[in-house]
Amino acid sequence: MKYEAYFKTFLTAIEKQLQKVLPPQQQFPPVLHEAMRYAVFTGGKRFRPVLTLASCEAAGGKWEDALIPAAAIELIHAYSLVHDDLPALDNDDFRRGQPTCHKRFGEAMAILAGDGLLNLAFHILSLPKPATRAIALLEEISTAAGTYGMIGGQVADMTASPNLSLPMIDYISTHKTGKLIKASSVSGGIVAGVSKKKLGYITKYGEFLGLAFQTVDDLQDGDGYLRIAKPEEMRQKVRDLISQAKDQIRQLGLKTKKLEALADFLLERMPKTNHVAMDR
Ligand code: GRG
Repeated sequence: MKYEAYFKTFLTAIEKQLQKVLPPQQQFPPVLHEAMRYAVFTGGKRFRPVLTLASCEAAGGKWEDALIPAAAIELIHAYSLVHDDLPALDNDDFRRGQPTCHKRFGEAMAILAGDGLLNLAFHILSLPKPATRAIALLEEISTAAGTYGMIGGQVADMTASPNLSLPMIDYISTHKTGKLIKASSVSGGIVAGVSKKKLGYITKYGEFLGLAFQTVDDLQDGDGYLRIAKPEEMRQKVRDLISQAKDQIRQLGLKTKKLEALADFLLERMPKTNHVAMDR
C-alpha cells in the first residue's frame, strides 16, 4: 500500500489541524498569512507529524491528543524550509515543484512568514493540558529546533571545511535533520504519558529514523555522507538503521505496526541506483 493510503486518517487529521491553527488568509495583514499558508499547504509528505501521531498511539495514547505537537512540528519544518531557501542560505527558486516562498512573496515577507510560523508553533505548544505536558513538549521541541538541534546543525553545515570528516557529517546529519525527527517521535510519547523506559525506546527509534532520513536524502542528492563513502555502503547503513529502529520500537509491545511501516516507507524511498554526480 502507498504511504498516502496507509496513513490517510492521520494525513486528513493533520491537514484539518493545520487549517485550524493557521490564521485565515484574510486575517490582517493578509499578505503575511497568505505567505504562511503558502509555505505550509504547497505539498509536503507530513512525515514528522505522522510520526508524532503514530508514536503517541504506539505508546498507548490517543493519537488525536497529539495533533497539537504534530502541527507545531510541521510549522517549524515549514519555516525551516522557507528560511533555508532564501538567497542568504541555499538560494533556491523552487520547492516541491512550486516557486519558493521568497520568489512568490519577496524576501522580506518570506523571512517574516518563517518567523510567524516558528512563533505560532510555540504559541500552540503552550496549549496542551496539563501544563506539565505543555512544558515537556516545549522543552523537547525547542531544543530540537534550536542551537542544540536544527540551527546548530545548519550552521555546522554552512561553516564546515570542504574536506568533511565523518564525525562532522555525523554531527550535521543528527542535528540538522535528526533532532526534529527524534522530537517528533518523543512528543508522541510525552502526550501518551509513557514510562521513562518506554520513552527510551521511542527516543532511540526516532534517532535511528532521523539519521536514516538524512542518509536517504544524501543518497538522493549525492551529498553529505556520499562525500566520503560509497553509495552501496550508505545504502547498507540505511538498511541497518531501519532495522535498528524497528528493533527498538518492537520492545514497546503495543500498536507498533504503523511505526514499523513508517520506517519501511523510508526504506522504499531510498534510491536503488547511484546519484549521477557521485557515481564512483
Ligand atoms: C534555515 C532555520 C533553518 C534551518 C535549516 C532543515 C533545514 C535546516 C534545512 C532544510 C534543508 C534540508 C534539505 C534539510 C535536510 C532535511 C530534509 C531532507 C528536509 C526535507 O524534508 P521532507 O522530505 O520535506 O520531509 P517535505 O517537502 O516532504 O515536507
